[in-house]
Amino acid sequence: MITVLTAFGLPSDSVVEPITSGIINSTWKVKSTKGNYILQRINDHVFASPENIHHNIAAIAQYLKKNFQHYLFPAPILSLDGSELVHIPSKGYYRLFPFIAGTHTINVVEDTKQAFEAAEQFGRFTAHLGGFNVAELKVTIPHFHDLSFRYKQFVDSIQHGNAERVKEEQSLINRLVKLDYLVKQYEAITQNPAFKKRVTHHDTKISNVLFNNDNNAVCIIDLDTLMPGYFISDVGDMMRTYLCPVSENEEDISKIIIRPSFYYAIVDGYYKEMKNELTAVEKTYFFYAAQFMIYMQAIRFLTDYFNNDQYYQILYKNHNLVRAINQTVLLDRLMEHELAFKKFVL
Ligand code: GN1
Ligand code: MG
Repeated sequence: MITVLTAFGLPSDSVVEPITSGIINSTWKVKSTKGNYILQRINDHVFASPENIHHNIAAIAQYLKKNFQHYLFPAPILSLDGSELVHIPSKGYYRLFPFIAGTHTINVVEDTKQAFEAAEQFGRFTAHLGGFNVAELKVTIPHFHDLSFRYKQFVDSIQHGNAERVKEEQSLINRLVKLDYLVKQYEAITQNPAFKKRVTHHDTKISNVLFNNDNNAVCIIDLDTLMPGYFISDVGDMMRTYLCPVSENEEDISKIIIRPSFYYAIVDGYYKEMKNELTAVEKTYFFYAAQFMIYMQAIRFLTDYFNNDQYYQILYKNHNLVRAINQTVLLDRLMEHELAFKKFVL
C-alpha cells in the first residue's frame, strides 16, 4: 500500500480503511494530512484493459468541462508521474479520487426522494452527453449488458459447469429458461432504429450516487462501465436495486417485495432529464427495462454459481445461488405489477 500512496504523492502514514460495498473492485478511504481520498484497485480480470476506462473518463471529463462548467464530475487525481493509473506488477492497477467533503453514500434506498434524485442524476448525465459522439468511447467490458451473450454464457454453464450444482438447480433453470422471451425482446431492440446508443453508466445502484447531508443527490460516481448502451440498462438497474427494500444478498425471500411508489419516482426522475432525448418507442420500454436487468442479473449469478464462483466475490459457499434465487423472486414480484406499471405513461 505504501508504494501506491507514494506514487500518488501521499504520506506513507496515511490511514487506509477498506470500503466493502462493491463486489468487483477493491476500494479504500484514505485519510491523510493532505486531505481525504478514495483509492481503488481495478479488478483486471474483469476489466482487461484498465486504460480504456481512463480513456473514457478523460474524454467525458473534457466534454463536460467545456459544455457544462457547473456540472460536478469527480475526475481521478493524477499520480506524481502524471498518469491516472498506477500499475504495481502482480498487484494490479490503482487510481485515486478526491473525497468530496460533506457527502456520503447509502446502500439502501429508504425513500422515494432518494430514488427520484438518483434517477435525475443518471438521466442528467446521459442528457448532458447527448451531443457527445458515443463512438469515441472504448468498450471497457465487451458484451457487458448484451442479454443474448449472457444467455449463451448461461446455457454454456449448464452444459459445461459444475454438474452437481446444475443437477440440483434444475427447477430454477427451468423457471429462467421459460422467460427467454425477454432475450428475444432484447434482440428486437438491437434491430430497432428507434433505440439509440447513448453514453450509459451501466451500474446505477444507489451506492454510486453521492448524497449531501440534506439528503440531496450531488453527483454520480464509478464510471468504469461507462460505455455506449441503451437507456434500459441504467433505468433497469435502478429498478432492480431501488424497488425492493432488501438487496440481492437477502436469503429470506418473504422480504423481497416491490415498492410501487419507487417505480414511479425512478420514471419521473429519469424522465425529467431525458424526456427530450428518448424516442416515443423507447418511452414505452420502462417496464421492460426492469425485467431486462433483473433477468440478466439472475442468470449472471446462476452462471457464476455453475462455473464455481469465478467472477463475483462471494462470502459463503452458496452465495451466488442465493443471489440468483433472490433475483428470480424479485422478477416474479415485479410481474405482479405489470399492468399498473405499464399504465404509467408520461
Ligand atoms: C457488479 O461490483 P459492483 O457492485 O460495482 C457488476 C454489476 C452487477 C453487480 C451486482 C463489472 O458491480 O454488473 O450488477 O455487481 N459489475 C461488473 O451486485 O460485472
Ligand atoms: Mg461498479
